[in-house]
Amino acid sequence: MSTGDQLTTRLKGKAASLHCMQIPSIALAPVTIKPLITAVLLLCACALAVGAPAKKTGKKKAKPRKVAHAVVTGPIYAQSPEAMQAADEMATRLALDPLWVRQTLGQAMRLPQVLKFILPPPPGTPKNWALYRSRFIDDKRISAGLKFWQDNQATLVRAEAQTGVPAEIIVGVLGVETIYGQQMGNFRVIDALATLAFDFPSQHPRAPERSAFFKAELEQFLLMTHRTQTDPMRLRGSYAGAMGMPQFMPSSWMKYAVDFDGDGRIDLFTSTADVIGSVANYFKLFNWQPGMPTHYSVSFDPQKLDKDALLAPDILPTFSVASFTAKGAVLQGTALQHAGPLALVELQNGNEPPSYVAGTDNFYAITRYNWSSYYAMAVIELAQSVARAMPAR
Ligand SMILES: [Ca+2]
Repeated sequence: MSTGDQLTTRLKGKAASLHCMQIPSIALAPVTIKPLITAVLLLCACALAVGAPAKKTGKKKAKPRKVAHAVVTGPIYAQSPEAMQAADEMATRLALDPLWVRQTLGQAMRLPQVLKFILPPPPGTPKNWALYRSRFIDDKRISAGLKFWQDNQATLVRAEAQTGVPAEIIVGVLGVETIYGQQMGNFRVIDALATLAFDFPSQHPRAPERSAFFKAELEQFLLMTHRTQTDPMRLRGSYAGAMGMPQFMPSSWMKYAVDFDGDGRIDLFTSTADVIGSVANYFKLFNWQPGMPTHYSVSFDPQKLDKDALLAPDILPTFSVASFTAKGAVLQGTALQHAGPLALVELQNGNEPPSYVAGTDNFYAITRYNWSSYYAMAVIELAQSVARAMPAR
């Protein structure tokens, strides 16, 4: 999952704003916050006093989840003047109790490993579609996708009827993101977001912009948990703060998630219907065109080829079929009748020759979920693989 930085970074809905915001309700019971705050602060204080890293063992989660690895924690943000000032500013903007925001944000811990994961690969590291593909298109994921599709067929049909987003694309996204909920991340979301908001690695080429992005996500997270009376210390997700089966960032949850099973709450952790409806809604709002292919195969006419011009707009569909082919791209069959704009998508293969496809508006829509053509192609190929494995529909 790439934002152009790293193929595993999840950043969705960057442009999400507060307008047309829904008030989601997530399926975690309200808790009493104050005793928990006290317990965590005491735990941290003890750990800091002896100079040892605080371990996240002070409380039990409501729902046991497989722990992939121990998370070593750092100091809490109550000790950071910058974080406490940000807490006051957030409280003002969101009209929340400043004490609650301070106490909540103050419990967040700095996670050194998050800072490591967020860094882009070293300069010169070749991208490799074949390698990337092999991580996501395998028998395990295809089998899990088949089961998910069969278990949720009626909901997928309903989502497709309402949004025009095909079942197979939703199945592809959820397979690539979390293997249908098997790998939803084990970082406390508030720790991950606070770490990236206040300690974003300065050596990153776009550190100020990214830090601002994560501050905004942290703010949305606090608003979301406050409105739904959910314990912000309980929610877990990716190292970048993405949550649930579809790995929605907080702003995306607030803006695009829907209650698709009609129980009055939005639950992207356990309600497959809410997950399916929300992913479909996300694509619909990012201009998914019902019935349009995601891409076409493409070859080149060496006599006319102007590859620099074709690659200049990157993955943004820009060229009509006429201008695309005039620059030396060769299309065949139904691609020649395509009505909308196209992009030449280049997928590098390490030291081997790149792969190319002609991406449509729907290819671009998938990259709005995760800003990477490699991600989009993996979603599409997993979708196709699962669709081929499905019995006749
Ligand atoms: Ca629901």
